[in-house]
Amino acid sequence: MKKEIAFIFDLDGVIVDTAKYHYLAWRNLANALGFDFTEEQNELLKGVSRIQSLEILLSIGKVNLSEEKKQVLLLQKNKEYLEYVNKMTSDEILPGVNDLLNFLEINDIKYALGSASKNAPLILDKVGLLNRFTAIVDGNDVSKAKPDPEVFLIGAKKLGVNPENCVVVEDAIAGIEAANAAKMISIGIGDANVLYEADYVFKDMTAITPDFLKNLMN
Ligand code: B16
Ligand code: MG
Repeated sequence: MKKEIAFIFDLDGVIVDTAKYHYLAWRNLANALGFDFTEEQNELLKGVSRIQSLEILLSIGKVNLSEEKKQVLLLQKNKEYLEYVNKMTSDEILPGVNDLLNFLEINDIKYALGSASKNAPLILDKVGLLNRFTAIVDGNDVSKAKPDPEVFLIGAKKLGVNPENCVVVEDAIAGIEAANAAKMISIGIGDANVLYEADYVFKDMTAITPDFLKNLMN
């Protein structure tokens, strides 16, 4: 018999690669503050909220700032980031995403977005996916960032599906921990050595096969 399952997708690193735009904007900010910020260091910001990202960046540069100044810099960074986002098109949807969403729709499996980004609805709109998601939970809806399970628990509630029947697709360690804390099935996208806490790991979205999905449903 078919189980009622639902999917909750992370955005950055799963549906699109916005990390490269976050990186350019954070690097500019670091340079303006007088220090360098490498792509390797940018890995630390993946899946992390905007304010936490700034705190990590400032600790890398050993810079101390007032709360007022931090707010100014957050606005400045987001303004620059949105210049990249506004140029995004459906060409930036990561390989395998459309096939997976089509499979879910054909099989009447609902899916939601569970992202730390406050810009998530705009990004989905830019790439033409906004209307395909049954529910969207983003950085504006949560008070506790991943690895807290809040974002995914709200997603399950909006979908009307029990957490244990939800499958989370995530690229960040904190996101996998959040899914596990919510008692959901976790799928990591990326390196199995990094995402070893996930129930399943695939190198990218094209590696999730229909056979694997059918097994999850049975
Ligand atoms: P924003 P996700 C996260 O998206 C990004 O991975 C992370 O790098 C970013 O700081 C965070 O969104 C907040 O984004 O500045 O747009 O609110 O992976 O949770 O979809
Ligand atoms: Mg992510």
